[in-house]
Amino acid sequence: MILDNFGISTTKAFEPKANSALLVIDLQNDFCPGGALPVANGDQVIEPLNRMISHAHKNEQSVFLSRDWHPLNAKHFKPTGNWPIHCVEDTPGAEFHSSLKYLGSDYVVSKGTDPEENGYSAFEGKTYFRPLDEVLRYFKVKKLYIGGLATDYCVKNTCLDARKLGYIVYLLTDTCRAVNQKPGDEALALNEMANAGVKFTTTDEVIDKAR
Ligand code: VGL
Repeated sequence: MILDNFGISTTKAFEPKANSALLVIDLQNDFCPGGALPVANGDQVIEPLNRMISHAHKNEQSVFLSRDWHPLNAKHFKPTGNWPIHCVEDTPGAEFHSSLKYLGSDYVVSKGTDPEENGYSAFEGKTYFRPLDEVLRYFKVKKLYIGGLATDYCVKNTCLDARKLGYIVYLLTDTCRAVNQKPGDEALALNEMANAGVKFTTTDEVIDKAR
């Protein structure tokens, strides 16, 4: 039984012991090819992310999977917002990609659930009704490995918030792809993250180092 301090009765097969965690951002159907807001080659990050998820489980790291979980009346959508309708709660487009190999014991972080919010950062999200930061602190997590979609929006905002909150942040560069609404957005995002103290690494580097 974990999360009992939160007054939540849930049995989880897995209690994280490491002071690092993996954060997988928005690997949802609508952000993958064929979805409502497809990120070019977004599905290519699933294979390395699956290796990272498996690596995290073996090393007793907790795994958090964020998801956009918007109400249909979200201001985030056109015409008030910038985006076509995507990742509407309880629709197939909002489901995690079926090739993503996570476990039922991993933590799903829902964000963008308020019609007023964009929910770009996973730190705006909640798991088991608790803010992500609170749960990470409960698990004594100090270091985050982050990857997913999209580099220039949700990944960037999550990494910047994580740095503001004092986490050591490693971006898994091979596990990210950008929207690139304007050419160069990806490079700008990487630059902003680097300036905020985000360190860059890759799946291979992390897994090889642990061997
Ligand atoms: C995202 C654009 C709009 C993302 C979400 O997941 O990066 N991008 N909503």
